[in-house]
Amino acid sequence: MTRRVLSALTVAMIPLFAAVGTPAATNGTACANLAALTIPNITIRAATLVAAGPFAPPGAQNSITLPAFCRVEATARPSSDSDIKFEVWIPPVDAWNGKFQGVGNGGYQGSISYTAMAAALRKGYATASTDTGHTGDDMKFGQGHPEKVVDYGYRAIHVMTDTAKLIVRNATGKFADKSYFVGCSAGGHQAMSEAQRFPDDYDGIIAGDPAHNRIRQTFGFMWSWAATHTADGKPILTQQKLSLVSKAVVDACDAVDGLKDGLIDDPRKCHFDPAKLICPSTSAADDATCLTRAQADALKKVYDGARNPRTGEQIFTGWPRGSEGFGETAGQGWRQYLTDPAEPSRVGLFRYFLFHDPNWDWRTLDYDRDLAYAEQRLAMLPAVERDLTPFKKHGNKLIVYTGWADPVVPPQDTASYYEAVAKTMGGYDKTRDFFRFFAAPGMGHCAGGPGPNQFEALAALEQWVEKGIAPDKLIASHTSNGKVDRTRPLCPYPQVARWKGTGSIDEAANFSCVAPEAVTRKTTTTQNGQQ
Ligand SMILES: [Ca+2]
Repeated sequence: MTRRVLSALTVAMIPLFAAVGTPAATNGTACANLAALTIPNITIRAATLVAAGPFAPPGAQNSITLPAFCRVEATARPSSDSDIKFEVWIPPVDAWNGKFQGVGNGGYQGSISYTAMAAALRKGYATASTDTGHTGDDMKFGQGHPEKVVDYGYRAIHVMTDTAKLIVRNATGKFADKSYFVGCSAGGHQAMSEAQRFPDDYDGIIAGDPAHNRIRQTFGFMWSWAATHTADGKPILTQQKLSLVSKAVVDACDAVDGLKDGLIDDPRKCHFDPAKLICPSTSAADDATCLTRAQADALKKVYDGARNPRTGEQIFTGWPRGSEGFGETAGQGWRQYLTDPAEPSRVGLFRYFLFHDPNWDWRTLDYDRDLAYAEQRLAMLPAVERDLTPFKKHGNKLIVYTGWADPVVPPQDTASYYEAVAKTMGGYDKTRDFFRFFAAPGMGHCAGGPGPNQFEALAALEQWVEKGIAPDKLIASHTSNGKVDRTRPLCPYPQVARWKGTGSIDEAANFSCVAPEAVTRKTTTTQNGQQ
């Protein structure tokens, strides 16, 4: 029903083009005149020509330097309770690359992604971003406002996209030749949602480290928080211990993939048991070089992941070995989402979206009954449809990437989703035609980590969409102190990168993408990390 209503909105919007002003010399509408556009359920609050130079995004401390553009600020109200703010930035026609790029958000962040818009604008795209219908990163906006949860879940991005395309058409005199969506984390969730719910919105979509299994992942946060805290709420694992474990995991499992390079190619093949690090009974109570029994137990529970206590069903995968504390900052390990928060991350999903009870106590969570209830009531949140036939039929392309050491969105879940799509769509060959998944060994959440983690996914996607050249690899680089110290191909799943046997292991040219069986066969005698 939702899709039908929104399609009707689109149809209603199109004829309005002719109703606006006299076209400027560019065959588009002068920027300021865009404010006069009348689009159902949309208020254009301002349309301003911004000169090249420093631009101060609202709420930001520092200004950013931008080329000239037309800035359109608008509000969408697809429901009577909606208040979706979004902006559309359009380059001058002579600087426009003819394309539109929608950009995503992070977390529950209710703010426009100005930095991502700036990056798109500098490359010549017309671009748009939304606050997803609320302000701030907490989830209180959902209390008593189910329509705002729908806006956050999927509607804001779609309405932004539909309207932005029309505004670009009015500003330039033509629709964009191609439209792309780029997002990571919550933006990856939004990307997945667009591919599944609105398969004709974008010609090409990039979903990074996608948090699209949102309900079950939140159950995973609850589980992992409970596993890593004492009964009175104190964290069991410190940064020191998390770092110790990550080092031990890499020592144990580095060679499982056949190459000792400090990286674990696929943590699903690493079964390191943290009990091996338990301190001898003679050591001090909190010895920095080993773990207590309670610490080892906590790690094991997070690796194992949430299960339904009644049926034994795995509710959500565990967090990967190698993600515990690969760096010293809170975001380079479990601290930011699992161990540092005073209560489980995203507990607001239950308090404000599901039970509408700000005092709901997470200790009362029922992993059986409440999961079923959440999946029934909050179906607007996840984007886990496995049948992508409509998206494929439109000829559109999807690139998903993730980091194998992501401490926020477990990469095993992304891999499982890709496997499930491939099964539904008739196998990997039929899936690779339109959807490729790249997992980066040793990469954290959307960026960073000990493994090569910088790559040009959008350039690869554009080659695919515009020239029909599918990416058979992405070249990723790792940088230390501003200098590239390693490059490596990321291979389309389930392929993995294998060293050719000669040349530096820090150069991508010395690797080829091969079927994972080829590596496993070759290295069965060196799996000292497997148990
Ligand atoms: Ca390795």
